[in-house]
Amino acid sequence: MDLPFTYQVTPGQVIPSRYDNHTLRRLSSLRGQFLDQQAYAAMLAAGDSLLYEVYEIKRPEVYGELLMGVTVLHPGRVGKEFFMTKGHFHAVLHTAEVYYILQGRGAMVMETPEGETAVEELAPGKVLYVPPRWAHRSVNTGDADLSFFFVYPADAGHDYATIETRGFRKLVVAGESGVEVIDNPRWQPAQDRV
Ligand code: PAN
Ligand code: ZN
Repeated sequence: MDLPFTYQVTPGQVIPSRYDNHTLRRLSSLRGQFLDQQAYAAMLAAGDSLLYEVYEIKRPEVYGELLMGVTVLHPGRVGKEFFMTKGHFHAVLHTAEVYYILQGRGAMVMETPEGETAVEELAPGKVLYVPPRWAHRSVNTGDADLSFFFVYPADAGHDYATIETRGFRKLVVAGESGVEVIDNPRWQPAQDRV
């Protein structure tokens, strides 16, 4: 591919005009993450629903390069909890990320290893800066696709295991009065800490 290069991403056409990878994430890849495990099991038994899709522009995973792409997170719920991404820390913990919201409504749930937490609302036109060291998970709180552009250091890598084991400290659910952020009653402190 020629360098430099351009491609198109617009709110009307969120799928990048060129991309190298298209990854599909289904309900089965979020096993153990949703609070209502009965609702999860029932939904999975009815079919392995498509939760989100990631379109990536490939670059060498080395210092100095940037990885970019677009995530399309579909609307839906498991029990009261909205569809969400797996979420992760970057394996190189001190790497940041920028998200630019193209369409839809949602939230980004974030936390540091020390236990600071933050939830930012996502809406079209908003730019979210995820600082170094903050784990991040996007949540679709609307009834249409939530789509965003992302860019982060190409050598950052992903640590999914920590979140798969412990979950996030905060959950985003449909409450009596709309979207609510609650403490995760199933959050597990790391086993290796005293
Ligand atoms: C994003 C995410 C993407 C999918 O590109 O990877 O939205 O979420 P999960 O990776 O948590 O499944 C990003 O944050 N990259 O670092
Ligand atoms: Zn990330």
